[in-house]
Amino acid sequence: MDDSKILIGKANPSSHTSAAAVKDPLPLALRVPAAPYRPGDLPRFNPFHQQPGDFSRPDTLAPHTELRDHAAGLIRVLGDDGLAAGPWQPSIGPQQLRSGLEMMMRARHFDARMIAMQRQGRLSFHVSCKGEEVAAVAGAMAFASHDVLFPSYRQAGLMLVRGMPMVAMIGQLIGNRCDNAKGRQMPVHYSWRAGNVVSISSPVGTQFPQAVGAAMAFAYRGERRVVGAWIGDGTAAQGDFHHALNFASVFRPPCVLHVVDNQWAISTHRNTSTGGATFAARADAYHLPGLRVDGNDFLAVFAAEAWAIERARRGGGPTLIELLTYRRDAHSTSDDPTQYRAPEEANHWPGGDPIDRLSRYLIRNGHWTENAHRDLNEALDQEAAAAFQHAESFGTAATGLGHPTESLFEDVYTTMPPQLTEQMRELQTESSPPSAETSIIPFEAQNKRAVG
Ligand SMILES: Cc1ncc(C[n+]2csc(CCOP(=O)(O)OP(=O)(O)O)c2C)c(N)n1
Ligand SMILES: [Mg+2]
Repeated sequence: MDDSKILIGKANPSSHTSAAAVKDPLPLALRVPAAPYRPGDLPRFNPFHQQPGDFSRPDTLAPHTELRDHAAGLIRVLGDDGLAAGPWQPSIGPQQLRSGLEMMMRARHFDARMIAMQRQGRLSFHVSCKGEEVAAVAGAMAFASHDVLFPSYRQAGLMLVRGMPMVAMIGQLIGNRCDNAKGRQMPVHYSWRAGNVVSISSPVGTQFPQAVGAAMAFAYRGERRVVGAWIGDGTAAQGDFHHALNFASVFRPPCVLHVVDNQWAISTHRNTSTGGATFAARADAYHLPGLRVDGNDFLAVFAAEAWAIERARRGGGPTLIELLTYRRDAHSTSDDPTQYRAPEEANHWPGGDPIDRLSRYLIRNGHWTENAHRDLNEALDQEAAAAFQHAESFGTAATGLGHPTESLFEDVYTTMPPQLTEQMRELQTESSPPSAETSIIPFEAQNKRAVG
């Protein structure tokens, strides 16, 4: 279905390019993309027509031309019947799958708690990844811990998998003394040096060329480390996407580049970011392999990641992976999606809900139970609530964020220029005495794993 509206241009007889001067002219038209559904519409998405088993799994060093169908199609492992099938079934055991499920559920409880806290005025801003938890969790689990990751703001699950304590993540959201960015970043701009995760940037897409550059550096230094980067469908319309792909194409460094197509870029539908082809299909123009994957199918995403990471680690170069998913929550706590999309869209998404799908698969295979699922939900709800309370004990906007005054001046110059030193001293004497402690990260509050 072409959802686009066609606007016909006005006839202009005095123009040199008027219809009279052109052989067999079509009406002069501007194609203006539209979203398939808007508030008041009943969404009727077509089911995915691709089935598990439709696409071969080529060797990880196969030429990119062997992946053209994979880039235009949709790789699936979990079928409509909830069973796993086809050559893309990954080598992953039940214990790891339960860990993946737990991490996705942890991310979902984290989001729900942070949104509730934002509504209570206890933090200023949050971005949820509800519905697309697989992208971050399966991705981060497939990479080796020494691989370096460049996420967008919508991959909090990746921080959790890499071991950033939830308390430290909340500290970042509040900007208090347990924020490793020392309150200098906007909320949701997590970074985790110990976990090899590079800081999120506010301008969307900057991480793509940075990630390719980092991968080039690893190849140049002879370090067999792979770099992963994630952007959204809207961001794939930025120049940074193409700059990154071009460098990736020319230099072939070890990286896996992801476009998470969650249908929306705030209120702009993904139809505005591409003239029709899939995002993964763009890889072919750069002579790179592209994989388009059901982004709510944990097994398929893990398998695609494993394939691309192995290719990069073997020296086969970059892969572009498109993850087809749906953003269930608002863009952020500052957004109201009822103004621009049909409220029932999420429930009609043909990819369903990623947590339900993996849970049902595990239950069906005897590796999980309804009771265990309920107990874990309760435990994770309490964990997120306790983490929030713990984070607040390091300072709040109401009680003071606990940063020493001098932290306003530090970390810019190796040697502070004299005028700044003077200003710092002046401010210190005017404000309360400097605190003895600088920023701290509460490692003791490391998340406990309930399963896996
Ligand atoms: C360069 C730049 N332009 C615009 C924005 C404002 N902005 C923030 S998020 C966003 C939408 C991005 O959508 P998408 O890439 O689909 O990612 P999603 O939010 O869906 O994960 C925009 C336009 C920005 N942060 N940076
Ligand atoms: Mg998007």
